[in-house]
Amino acid sequence: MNAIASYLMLVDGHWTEAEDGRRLHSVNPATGEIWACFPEAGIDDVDRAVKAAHRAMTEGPWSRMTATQRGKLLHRLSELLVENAETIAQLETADTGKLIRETRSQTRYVAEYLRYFAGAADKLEGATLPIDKPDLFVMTVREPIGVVAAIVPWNSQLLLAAVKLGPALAAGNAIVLKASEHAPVPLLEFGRLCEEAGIPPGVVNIVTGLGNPCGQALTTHPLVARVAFTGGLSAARQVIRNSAENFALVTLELGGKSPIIVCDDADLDSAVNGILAGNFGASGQSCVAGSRVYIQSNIFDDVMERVRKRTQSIRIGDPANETTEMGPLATADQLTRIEQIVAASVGAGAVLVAGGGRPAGQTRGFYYDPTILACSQGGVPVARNELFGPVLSAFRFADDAAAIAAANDTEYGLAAGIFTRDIGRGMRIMRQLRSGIVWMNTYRAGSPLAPFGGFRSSGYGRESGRDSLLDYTRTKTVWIDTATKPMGDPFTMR
Ligand code: TXE
Repeated sequence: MNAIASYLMLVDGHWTEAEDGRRLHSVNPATGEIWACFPEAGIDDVDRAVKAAHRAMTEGPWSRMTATQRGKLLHRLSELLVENAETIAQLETADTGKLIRETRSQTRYVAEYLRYFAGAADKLEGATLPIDKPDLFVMTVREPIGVVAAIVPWNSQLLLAAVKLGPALAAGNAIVLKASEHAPVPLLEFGRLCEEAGIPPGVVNIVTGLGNPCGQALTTHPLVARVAFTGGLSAARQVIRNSAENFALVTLELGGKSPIIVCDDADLDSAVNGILAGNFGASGQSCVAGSRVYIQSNIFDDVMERVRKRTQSIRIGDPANETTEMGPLATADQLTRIEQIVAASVGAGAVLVAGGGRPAGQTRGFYYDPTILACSQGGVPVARNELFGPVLSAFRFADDAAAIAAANDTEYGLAAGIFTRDIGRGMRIMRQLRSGIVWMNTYRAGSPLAPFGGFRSSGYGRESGRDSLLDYTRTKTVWIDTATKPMGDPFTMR
């Protein structure tokens, strides 16, 4: 067995252990073996990190920097990320089981998010208002909000951290990032790059620990003014409750049970690739997984056969291997949970078309076969619960109205896919789908320029895009009396 790699967390510019010395470990999902260990932050550690961020914002050099200088630091961070992409990608693959081909390309692309926000730093402008009162000059100033608590899960953690850290720092805030207890290593490595980029100590803190007490202490801390959370429903509910303590502004990026609608005029090669990308990309461990697939009845058998064939040819195995197409699930618990939901769904009448178990001959690691279930009704467990795994549930539909009704029959509202060659038809369907993102004739595309987020149980707020920057600022309205005579009657409002 290889030696276990040991990591520290970043608090106030120092790489530290938890105050009480407690540690957690990370398991490599491809082997099932512990490969790294790191501090388990407690309440006192979180307090130190938040206070350090607050000091950095109010007293440190960060508080005196111009927006252009902040932008330059973010720019340097983006360059460093590209230079170190290979190292980070390998760590992320070991930590999460994600494919090296995806961690490599995603890490490089995360740099584009940082570059986008770097460029936006000095474009955050206030306004002068043509106020409706004589002699008064009124303007708005955009200010940083305060200490940002950013909480991320293990899947796409760098990307999910960058869409929080980028706008937070561009706007002049300081941040405490809480990494996932399952796989924090790439974020810790990212912390080194923040230091190397010259971001002053205390501006970026990275704590590692459990949801409770670490995440709990962070989101209730009185000095935290803004919480950006990505994760599951039950932690999100807790985070909302916690904001009642400190009145922090909250944005939530949660899961989904996203529909993909395949119309009978679709380009079937595109549709099949879209279905595969939506269900088996990242082993289905994606918040935008398109795990409910609606196929028009007259092409159902044809599409299912094509999807089945391609699914059964997916190369499953070591995620560190360049040619692997699907790696393991991130945790042993996830594997067990998916097995249970698939079994319950088959018990409820879903028909197993492919997969449905662990790959033959795979003796270690958390692997699960890409699985297809044909379902005749939307009530089966696999169609209602976010599985976060490679499980596709397929349904027939007769006409567009039926497809839209079925697609909207979910508590979530994150993403949706439509495959059709008829753009008018696609647009009519798009208008009626209840989701924050719609992909037409493609799936699982993202960009720093494009707002990302959902509603209902998929959360609220948007990440990426110009407006997301404003979510990390506060408006101050400034009134100046320019009259030559003194201010008038103090007992009537002006
Ligand atoms: O998420 P958790 P997990 C969904 C997906 C997955 C399920 C659980 O269905 O199977 O959630 O995944 C921190 N206060 N998604 O366990 O528990 C926690 O420590 C503050 C969808 O990874 O929500 C971690 O850092 N923080 C999703 C982060 O929240 C708390 C991505 C996420 O953990 C906390 C991930 C608390 N009380 C999971 N409790 C997506 N949108 O992609 C936990 N945390």
